[in-house]
Amino acid sequence: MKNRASRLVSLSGIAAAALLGCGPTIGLAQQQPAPPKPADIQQHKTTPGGQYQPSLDVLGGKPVEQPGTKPGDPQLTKAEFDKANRIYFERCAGCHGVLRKGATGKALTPDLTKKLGFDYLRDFITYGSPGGMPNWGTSGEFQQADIELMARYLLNEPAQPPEFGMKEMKETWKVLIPVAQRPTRKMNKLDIDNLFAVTLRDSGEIALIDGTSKKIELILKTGYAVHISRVSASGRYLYTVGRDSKLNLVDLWMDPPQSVAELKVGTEARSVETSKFKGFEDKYAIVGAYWPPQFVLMDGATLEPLKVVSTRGMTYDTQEYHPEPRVAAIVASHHNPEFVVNVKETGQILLVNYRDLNNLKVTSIGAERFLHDGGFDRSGRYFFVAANARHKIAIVDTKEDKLVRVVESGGQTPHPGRGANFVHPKYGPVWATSHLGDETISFIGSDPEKNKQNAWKVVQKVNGQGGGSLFIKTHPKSENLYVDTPLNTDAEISSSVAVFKIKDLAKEKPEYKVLPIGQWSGISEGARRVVQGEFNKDGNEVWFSVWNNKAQESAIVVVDDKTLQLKAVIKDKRLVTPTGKFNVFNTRNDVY
Ligand code: DHE
Repeated sequence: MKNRASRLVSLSGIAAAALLGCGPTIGLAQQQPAPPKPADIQQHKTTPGGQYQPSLDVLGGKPVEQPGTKPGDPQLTKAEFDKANRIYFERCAGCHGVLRKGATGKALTPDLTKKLGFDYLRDFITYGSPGGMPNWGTSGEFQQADIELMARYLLNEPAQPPEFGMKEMKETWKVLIPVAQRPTRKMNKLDIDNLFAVTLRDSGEIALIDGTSKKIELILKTGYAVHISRVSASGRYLYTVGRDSKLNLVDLWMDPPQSVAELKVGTEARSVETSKFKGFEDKYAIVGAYWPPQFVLMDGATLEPLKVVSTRGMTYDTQEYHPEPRVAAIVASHHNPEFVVNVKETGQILLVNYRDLNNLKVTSIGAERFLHDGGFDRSGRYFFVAANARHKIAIVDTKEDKLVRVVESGGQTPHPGRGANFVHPKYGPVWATSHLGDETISFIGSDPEKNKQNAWKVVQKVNGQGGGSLFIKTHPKSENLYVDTPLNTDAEISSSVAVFKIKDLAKEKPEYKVLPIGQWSGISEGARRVVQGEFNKDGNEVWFSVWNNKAQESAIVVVDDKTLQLKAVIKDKRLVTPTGKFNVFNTRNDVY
């Protein structure tokens, strides 16, 4: 047992495009501070939270028209513009916005950048800032010539990437197997409820792995840098979204399962969900896009796009127009025919009622800016979502369609995944989150009926191994709470997980056991980042990905939840960069 202090370190290597970006505050527009001096750099900490920003590399790969220059603007050749534009979308747009009007980072429009001037911009990009801007130059990420190119690019008008409306969507829509030609009952011998859909991030594929035999049943092609999968209420359909906004619909009843429809809903997307309210099971699906800023409702069985809704609009607090609010997590309500759509930059949580798509009712809840990921409490009524750059958790009552409360998460940059629900020995039912920015693990009371005094409060904070955590997990049948730390760059911490005994949480300083998952995988090369625990259907095994880069070996390690011993290692050269794992039963029933 050990209990270590947080270690925050800079990231490099694996999936750099996804993990590198600009920090949440650059402070350019408002204060115009003097550029940091080299001596200050030693104190400049670039945190995992600051670096875990979207890389819009799909957008960066698209040709964009070069805006005209104004008198006095630095001239860029077409080749220089294309290069700078690609770098901007891959490394900067995640924070500063596609249109450079600001997102988690400040705006970088020419009216602001021209006041700062070329030298200032060059130095800021080179050295970064303690406010969170990475030191692109001194870290060696950018060469001097690229830094100067970016400073000139920022003095020019921003590029305007194309919209993606119904017409463009329809052009990408393919029903590969019409509904009438699909089976009317399950045709294969798979134990569908215990299948795991595993994201193979960098090969643009998913693996379907049998939960009992651990055999890879199938590998299916999906969108680029595939991100997450969700399962329809009946368990028949699997929806997988790539970062390029491509959605694949997989029919798990077929022998073998296969993609039966596909659709692209934009250029960049991260979230997908399917309708779960009684009477609407499997009827609709929804994808939330980063660019263009919109969500799309579609037919659940064919993916025919039915309704496109823009998220452009006002921030919840200052009521200012935001031109590109991205769609983050989406969950399906169990209490109303609604999707809960979290709009990142405006801080609005939209309850989108799909009972009548033409007369669409949307309840807009002002919550907190920079909403990212979250999940339900164990009753399935209350939804908890992290406003990560604000270090807060917003809680919504999906039965009454109301904001319950916004609470400080108790640490820096909460990142729960869907969070973890369990009955705390002292405080009753709680929902838990870990943090990217520090070692804090927070428990928030989630039972307003029998434990009213603890509801909607951080009732306890415990320390895990360190910062850089992304996902926390338990299961109704488990007595353990697992916390990963894949973005901590202490190799020992990022390649292991901390496990707390839930019954020990009543102690003042609960200790945890460290499971050396990376070592158990038998892989000796690479960073072996251990990411996202996911339980099997019975809740007696938990699966972790050992995530190396594309050229290296990766694996899935299965742990026996009772004994905390190694149960199996799944290795196969087809398991390229496995990350998220979605057990069909747990995903469709929101068990976490
Ligand atoms: Fe994710 C969920 C966005 C990088 C693995 N990720 C989510 C959700 C969002 C999001 C909005 C919630 C979806 C929902 O519930 O509907 N992720 C982003 C980003 O913007 C970010 C930071 C950068 C990017 O450019 O995409 C990003 N995500 C990553 C990764 O690098 C991870 C670790 C590996 C990978 O495969 O890409 C990763 N994200 C995941 C996983 C989930 C997820 C496994 C679902 C967790 C769950 O238990 O439901």
